[in-house]
Amino acid sequence: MKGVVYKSTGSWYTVKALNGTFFECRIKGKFRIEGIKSTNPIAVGDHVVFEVETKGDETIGVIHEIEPRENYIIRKSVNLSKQTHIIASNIDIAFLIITLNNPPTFTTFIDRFLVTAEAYHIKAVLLFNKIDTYSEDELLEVKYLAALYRSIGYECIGISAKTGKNIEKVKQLMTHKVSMFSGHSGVGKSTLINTLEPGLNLKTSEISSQHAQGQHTTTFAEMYDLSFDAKIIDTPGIKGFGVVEMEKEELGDYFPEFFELKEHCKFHNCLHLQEPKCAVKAALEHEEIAWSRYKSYLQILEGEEEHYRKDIYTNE
Ligand SMILES: Nc1nc2c(ncn2[C@@H]2O[C@H](COP(=O)(O)OP(=O)(O)O)[C@@H](O)[C@H]2O)c(=O)[nH]1
Ligand SMILES: [Mg+2]
Ligand SMILES: [Zn+2]
Repeated sequence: MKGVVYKSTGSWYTVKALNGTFFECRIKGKFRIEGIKSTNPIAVGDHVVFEVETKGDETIGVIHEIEPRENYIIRKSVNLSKQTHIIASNIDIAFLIITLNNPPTFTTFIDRFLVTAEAYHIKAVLLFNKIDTYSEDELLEVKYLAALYRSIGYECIGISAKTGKNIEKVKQLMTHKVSMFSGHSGVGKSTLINTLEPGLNLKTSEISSQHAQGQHTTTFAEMYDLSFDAKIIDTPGIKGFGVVEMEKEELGDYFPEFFELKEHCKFHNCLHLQEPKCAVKAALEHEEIAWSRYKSYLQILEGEEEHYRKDIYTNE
């Protein structure tokens, strides 16, 4: 039988078969996935093949195959620094919920999220929430930001989780897909999920103060079906979506508007810093690239990665 992993507790996996039935499954044999050393061979979101075995009055599934992943997000294992833990896989859309103030979401945070999404090959959508509360000036700022990110290719929607404004648009994007929601505490994740699916109470990024003080959370990701044929992956204890390690030369490739210009830089491995005849710097001077984006690029490049890994994207 084929199915999708909805929950994993380490040794048991809850798999939903194509016919809709849930099975508690174990793994058979060793699963080695090329290129990654992970502590867990199977993650929430994985498409697996399993067989049902009945022993007495007990029915269990045995997973013996995993289908290739479209993408996956990881975190570092706490103790074994070389090992990674796969948080979830096969994510269609990562939504970032943004508020201008209360709390503020800075463009550097947005850009880091987008870089991570690019590196993971996950479609990112920006939701500007609480638009029911904004002054005219603030609305102009939202419009500016939305126009900026749209020009780079990202879908942006102004929403109100409270009044329901544009929630239908979000639902449309989510239909037939697997989504994840991220954003600072207080931006309205819980409110939005409740508006999308009243009664569903996810723990998304709900990090209690004890956890924030350095305790490792042992909570696991979990997938939920919504009533309008959409799926959500909840990742309690993980603020953004995991970590990505990359070479310096790679970073510019995850800024789509930089990547597009890269072939016009004199040097093929141009870091867009002080190199002569850099097409990115030229575009920046002609205001074809936003300074905020270039600033984020520099910040990520110049060794704030450590900070980024530890404080912003995980709570470890
Ligand atoms: N006015 C307004 N308030 C909102 C909206 N969305 C969330 N809130 C409020 O913002 C606060 C934080 O929301 P919550 O969903 O708990 O944020 P979370 O920490 O991201 O889960 C709550 O007081 C919500 O009522 C919105 O669209 N408009
Ligand atoms: Mg919440
Ligand atoms: Zn360059």
